[in-house]
Amino acid sequence: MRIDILTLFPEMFDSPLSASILKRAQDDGIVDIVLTNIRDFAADSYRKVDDKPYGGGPGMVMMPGPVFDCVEHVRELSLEKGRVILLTPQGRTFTQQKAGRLSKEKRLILIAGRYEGFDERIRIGLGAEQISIGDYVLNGGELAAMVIIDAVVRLLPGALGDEDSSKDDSFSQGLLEYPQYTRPEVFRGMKVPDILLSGDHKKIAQWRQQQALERTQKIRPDLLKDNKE
Ligand code: 6GU
Repeated sequence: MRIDILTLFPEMFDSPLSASILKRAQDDGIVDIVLTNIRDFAADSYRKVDDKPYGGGPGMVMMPGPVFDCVEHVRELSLEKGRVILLTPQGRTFTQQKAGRLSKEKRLILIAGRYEGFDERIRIGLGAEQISIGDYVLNGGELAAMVIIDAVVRLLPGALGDEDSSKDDSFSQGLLEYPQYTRPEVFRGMKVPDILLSGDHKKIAQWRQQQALERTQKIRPDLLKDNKE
């Protein structure tokens, strides 16, 4: 997979992309992540990429010109056209299901907005989908882009080592994950449940399924309702 990130702050991505699974996935050629600075496509010598909203109101809006030019530039870097995604609180909320779908794409072009948002013609003209990562406001789409990249890349074949697995992750079966324990057997008076030491794999699987269900009922009952996309 190739992921292009279009942003005014490429330096924000340096450390998340250079550690752990995201680093290894790039080193192993599982994903190619390319950063491009939208400001490099500003038309004037002040490198202006935002302007006041027509109709008045606070803040600044991302201008269409630099974003279009930036997308057209990155499109020329690879034959795969790619799916354009705008990161904005106006988008549909990102979910594990969405991560799974995006992980099947050959190329993603993620555009992180700053200021009050994007000129609407960016969404219309690029046929872009809008994604939000939750009901709160961030200073820009950069952290949201990182969240999406992290969630998508770990689903790519080979991204997780043999000992890791994404199939038991919370949400992947529509439930929160069951409780996990490791050594020591007793910690500050708290004991590991006997069942996990029993060696009875069938009973352990049943216990985990039951725990996952109880947890989900208690903490995230919304996940059990039939309200998925
Ligand atoms: Cl994608 N962008 C911004 N600025 N805030 C957000 C978001 C995105 N998702 C949730 N909050």
